[in-house]
Amino acid sequence: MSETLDAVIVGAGFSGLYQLHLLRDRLGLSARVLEAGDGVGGTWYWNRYPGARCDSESHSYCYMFSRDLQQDWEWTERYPGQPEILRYLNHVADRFDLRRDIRLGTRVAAAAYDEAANLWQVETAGGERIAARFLITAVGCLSTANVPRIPGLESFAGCWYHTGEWPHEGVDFRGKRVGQIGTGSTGIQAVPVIAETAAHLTVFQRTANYSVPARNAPLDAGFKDWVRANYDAIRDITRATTNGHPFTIADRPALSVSAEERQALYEKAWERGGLQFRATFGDILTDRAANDTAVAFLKAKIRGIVTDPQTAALLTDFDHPYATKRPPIDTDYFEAYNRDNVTLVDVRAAPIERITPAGIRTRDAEYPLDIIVFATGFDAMTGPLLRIDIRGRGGVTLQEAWADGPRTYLGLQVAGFPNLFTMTGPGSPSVLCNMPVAIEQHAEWIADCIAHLRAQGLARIEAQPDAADRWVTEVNAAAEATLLPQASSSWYLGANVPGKPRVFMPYAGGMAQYRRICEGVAARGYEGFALA
Ligand code: N01
Repeated sequence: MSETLDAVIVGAGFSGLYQLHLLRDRLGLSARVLEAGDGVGGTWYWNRYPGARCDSESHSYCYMFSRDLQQDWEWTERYPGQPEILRYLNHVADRFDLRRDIRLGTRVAAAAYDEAANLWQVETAGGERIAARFLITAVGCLSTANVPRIPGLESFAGCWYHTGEWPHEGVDFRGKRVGQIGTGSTGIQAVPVIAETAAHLTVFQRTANYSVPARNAPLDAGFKDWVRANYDAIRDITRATTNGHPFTIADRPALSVSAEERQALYEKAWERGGLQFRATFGDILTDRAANDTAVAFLKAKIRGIVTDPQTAALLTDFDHPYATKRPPIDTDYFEAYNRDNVTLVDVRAAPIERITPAGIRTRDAEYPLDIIVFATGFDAMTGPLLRIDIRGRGGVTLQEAWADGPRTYLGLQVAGFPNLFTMTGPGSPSVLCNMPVAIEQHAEWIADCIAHLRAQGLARIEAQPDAADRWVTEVNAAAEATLLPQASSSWYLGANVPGKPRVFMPYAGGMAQYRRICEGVAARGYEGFALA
């Protein structure tokens, strides 16, 4: 006989840990987290690549639900590095006594909705079965590694690694010829660090990427005191802003000021560093002419850093407006190309044809390598869900329901899959937001929803197909109101995975707006959902 719980939560990252705390400690439910990794931390358990660091500032890249937690924990740097975030999440697991309800090393392979019993039958890769009333996926948006199918990979005589599945013991690059494919947020973080020890680093770039200096630095005592004293204000601003960051986006349009003033404002933002650069003007993401001013500024900056004009030209050969792909921030990324041991290869002009035993062969040349680093990103948002065999009413699989792309109501539920909640699912702001802010909002909404059901003596909630249809339309409209869909190679659109439906997945209407919508839905008795 399988065990029956109130809730199974899949994943022990930021989402799963907080969801467990809410369901178990606030609602008194029987809940268990099943986690594939051998430790808690989710993204931060797996992503241990060189230079791995969060691009959100540490005082906002954390939980805000507990004042005591915030007062006690002290971040050491402006942007938290992977080891520090992992320590933080382990601290949270201990502090809230979560481990006793987390089963590590347990991958969920399948989950089927049993209509007669109104239960989810969850099956692990090890064959264990657990039944639960609610199934909550806390699997992260960027947790399914995308290793491109390049012919010959299996023949490579050296070692290769994907950044999202990095060996815990690290990789020694000393004396090695390293090839890195990918120049997204991850690749941009990794390049300068790998270059420090590798004999030679060859970076294979398909799409030139913008980046702004992070200006990471240790936090001084004054700032730490300020953070402790301003807990409420920091929490409130992250909840009120479009992207969940602790800064507001300026209202002024880019072309409303003189060229000199615009330059001065961009200079100031460049010197301050970080994701706030894109908040310099209110219309950078909505008006092409405004965006062009940011592009011109960034091009000039990069050309001023990179000494070889040909390399600088390749690095600034942008094919999309600024910030329409997730804008990276960096520590000495462009500077790294001034080193003798770093070479940039344009694989848009001369694509990679195959991997040979000796290295990477492009249309034009062969590059001998000892190590290949795939900084090639993820099968984002839908990948982590679709690799679980999830079956709803009538045995319909999530794969079938999403054959033409993800369809959700609020990014929280899928019609035909009762009592399944998809934390930070497609159709929610998720990756367009500072993630812990999006995660807390979802965890709290789900906990409140389950509390409501229990208070009403109800046992089931299910998104209505027409509500989901309307929400899909709304998600598309929110994206179309911005320049975001103009980046044709963006993983927001699923464009990085061959064969994946081209659908703009996250909700681009802003976190604050989304929060209001979710609150309104709940206040109107869970409008758009059927409750029974
Ligand atoms: O992945 P990406 P990432 N041949 O998909 C290239 C988050 N993150 O891991 O642009 C050659 O952005 C691909 O080229 P192209 C953040 O949300 C957060 O860097 O598709 N190249 C691109 O250059 C981020 O957006 C933090 O043409 C190939 C790169 O690989 C998300 O994770 C830190 C290729 C992939 O870039 C993903 O970032 C780091 C091929 N076959 C990351 N296939 C934080 O701060 C792919 N590429 C929290």
